[in-house]
Amino acid sequence: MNKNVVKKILIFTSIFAIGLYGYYMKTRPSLATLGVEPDNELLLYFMETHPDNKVILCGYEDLNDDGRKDLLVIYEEGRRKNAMLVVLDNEEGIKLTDHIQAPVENQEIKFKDIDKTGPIEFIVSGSKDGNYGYAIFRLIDDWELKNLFGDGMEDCC
Ligand SMILES: [Ca+2]
Ligand SMILES: [Ca+2]
Repeated sequence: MNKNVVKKILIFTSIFAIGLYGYYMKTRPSLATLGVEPDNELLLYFMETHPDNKVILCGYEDLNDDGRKDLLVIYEEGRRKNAMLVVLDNEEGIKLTDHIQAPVENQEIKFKDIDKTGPIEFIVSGSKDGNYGYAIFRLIDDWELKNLFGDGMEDCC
């Protein structure tokens, strides 16, 4: 076979393989895209109780300071409308907190104990049509996601 043809076939196959791999990574939820292992018990509980809401991003951390890790979930609530809540891993079982609005695009979750007293706080940021916003939250009474401080949250949610 002509050397050039072999080269072309090789290049074509490589591009196809890379494309296929990219597609596979995109469709398959992973730790890198979700922020938590896809088989996490709290994530599975959320997906079971919210079968119509696509999960966008999670953060796995102890949010009520009881020594057990909980799951902050940002999910699709409707068309260009996202929400977030915490799936609590309590001794009596798994419990959901109240939900509030979450950024529409480029969501990011960070955990930081800003006042050096438990529980840990979490910072959620994101954007909508280029408007950036963020807020620092603390989970209160295992129910309320309290916005402590932030800027532009209403423009990105
Ligand atoms: Ca906890
Ligand atoms: Ca704190």
